[in-house]
Amino acid sequence: MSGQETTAARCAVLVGPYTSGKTTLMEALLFAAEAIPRKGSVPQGSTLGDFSPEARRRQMTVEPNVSHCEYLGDRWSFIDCPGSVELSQDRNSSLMAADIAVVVAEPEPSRALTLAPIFKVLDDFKIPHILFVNKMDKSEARVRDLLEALQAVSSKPLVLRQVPIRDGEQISGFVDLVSERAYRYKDSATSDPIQMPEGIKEREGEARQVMLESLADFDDTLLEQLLEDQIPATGEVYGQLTKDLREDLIVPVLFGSAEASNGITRLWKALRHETPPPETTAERLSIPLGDEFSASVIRVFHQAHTGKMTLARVWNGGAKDGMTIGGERVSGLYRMMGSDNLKIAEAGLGELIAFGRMENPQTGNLLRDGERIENPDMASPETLKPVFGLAITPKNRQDEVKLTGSIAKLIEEDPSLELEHNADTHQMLIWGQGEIHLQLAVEHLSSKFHVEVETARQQTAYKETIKRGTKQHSRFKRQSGGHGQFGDVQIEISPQPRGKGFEFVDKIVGGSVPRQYIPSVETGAREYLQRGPLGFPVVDVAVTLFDGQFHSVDSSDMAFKTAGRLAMSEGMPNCQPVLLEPIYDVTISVPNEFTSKIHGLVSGRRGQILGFEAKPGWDGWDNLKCHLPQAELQDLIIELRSLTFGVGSFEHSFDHLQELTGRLADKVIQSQQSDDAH
Ligand SMILES: Nc1nc2c(ncn2[C@@H]2O[C@H](COP(=O)(O)OP(=O)(O)O)[C@@H](O)[C@H]2O)c(=O)[nH]1
Ligand SMILES: [Mg+2]
Repeated sequence: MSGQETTAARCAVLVGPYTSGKTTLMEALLFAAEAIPRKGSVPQGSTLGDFSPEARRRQMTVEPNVSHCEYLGDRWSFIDCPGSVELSQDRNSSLMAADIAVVVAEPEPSRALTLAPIFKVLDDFKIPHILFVNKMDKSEARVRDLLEALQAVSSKPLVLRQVPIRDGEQISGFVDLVSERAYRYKDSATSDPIQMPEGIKEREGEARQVMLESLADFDDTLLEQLLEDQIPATGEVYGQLTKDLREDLIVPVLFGSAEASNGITRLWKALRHETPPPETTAERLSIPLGDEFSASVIRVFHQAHTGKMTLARVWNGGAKDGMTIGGERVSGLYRMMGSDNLKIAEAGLGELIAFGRMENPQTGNLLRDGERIENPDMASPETLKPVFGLAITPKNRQDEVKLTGSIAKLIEEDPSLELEHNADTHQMLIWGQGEIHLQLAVEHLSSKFHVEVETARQQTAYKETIKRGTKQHSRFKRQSGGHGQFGDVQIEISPQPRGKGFEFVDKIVGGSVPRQYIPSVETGAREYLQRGPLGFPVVDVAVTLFDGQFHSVDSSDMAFKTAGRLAMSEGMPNCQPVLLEPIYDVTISVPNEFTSKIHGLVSGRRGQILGFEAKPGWDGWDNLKCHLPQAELQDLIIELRSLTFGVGSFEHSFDHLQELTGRLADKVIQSQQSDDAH
């Protein structure tokens, strides 16, 4: 099998933890394919990808980088994904374009765990993937230790395809275990073939045997050959490797250095010969192909100058500039190449293209002949739930509407962002996957949409209630000029069970308060409850109106409403008001080696552990259920990630309100009252 079986363009997606070298690797691959005139560098800010000011400033990929090239007559697209866990949504969406994923790893056994969530997504969508162990130019670990650590987080067998040749501490080349040819690395160029060094032959033989045995697990003929000590033909071994990779049964492991362009030709060859064609990928993703044109939307980009660009992969037929999709005319068909959009007239099977200035398409849509399907029945990643939120306000009050519209565009780009208008605190909240994620959103609001904003901590949605009841007699009476106002009520205020809410009971007999005024008393009481004696909304209180007086001329709706409100404000302080804080139901997911640490984290945050269980579908992970106060949830993700190499995560939902007393409560009440003073 070889790249020649298809003429369609193929797509490789580079994934891996932050700083493992994906952006540098894309640069090396493009340079080797002569698609860029010189190889850029991340520290120098000269790479094709990461061109935005936000990316350059941080030396960090903040949006998927798209590129294209031709290698030995085959057409390729690449997407270099952000590595930060906070930008995982972009990685997951980008993977929906992948015929193959290249997982870029650090040569550091202790960091292997950071690959676990990535392997999980690849497994979920059965995406064929190659593991490229990068930075071998400065690796100190033994390949065997590294492989063992990586295997511990991969559900698929890792199949090492190279052994390193060492020159003292340095790795100076490698032996390819299929061809059994040896190579010496050359700086920024294809390695030179060399004689296999004597000293390595034994290790090479052993490693080759291990590789063949892994493959024999999936092929009886090969197994028989091995049992009979026959040496399988090189072509057969390549064939088996390709088949197993395409079926996502094994993960081939290659290594090198993106920085020094070592191991790049070997990686290119593997991509060329082993990557499945787009037809296979379309089938794997169950893409409902149309008769002619079908393309799935991978992501949308709102660019400052060009407006909205819709990145899509063509799975069938051809796209043309000027075609109509779902009633919208395509105005401009492009190939994205770093910061450039190169105009093209048409595109065919497998190509990763961008449609210019279309309003409607959203990530995950399927674009077909004349129609746009919003929720096609095909594989698609879930939208990540938010774990970190901040209050957001425009610096210029006139920008409020523009802010909402601009955030909607950011959400179109990255649906793991959310906007909430909080009904309790009246704050506008922006939610996402962490501090950096929200910082980037704030910067993009400025650079893409010219909206400047400020962020602040979320307010906790404290409430209050009462511990005991009271009877209250209050009278509202005004005599001023013409006719006055008169309302007199006797109410009983009493606590209700938690969660029961507000209740108003009418026990008036004999018309001491005329029928038509009774609802006004209730309205007055309700108005008062928006802000109780401690300064917070009041919940779980019952008010019974049992007596009162009226005046035939001076009584009115207004007077009884005011009387109701007055009775509450005079009575409530005598009811032993108490602060209530929102408690959330939280499920924390971590590899089980961290479970005991998480117990400490939860109790340190006034939480209550409810129990834990194995996380379904995640080998070696636990789900820890607990109750945590909302106030302790705000920066939970930061501590959780720092305890777990960044892989821990959680989901949360409001559960109940709980009394808060003592010093913490005093502090909350004090700060609310000092806010009021301002
Ligand atoms: N020594 C060494 N450094 C590398 C290699 N590849 C990338 N780097 C450096 O590692 C840092 C992160 O690289 P980058 O490509 O941005 O990683 P990404 O976050 O995975 O895209 C940069 O400073 C690179 O110059 C490599 O093969 N060897
Ligand atoms: Mg990068």
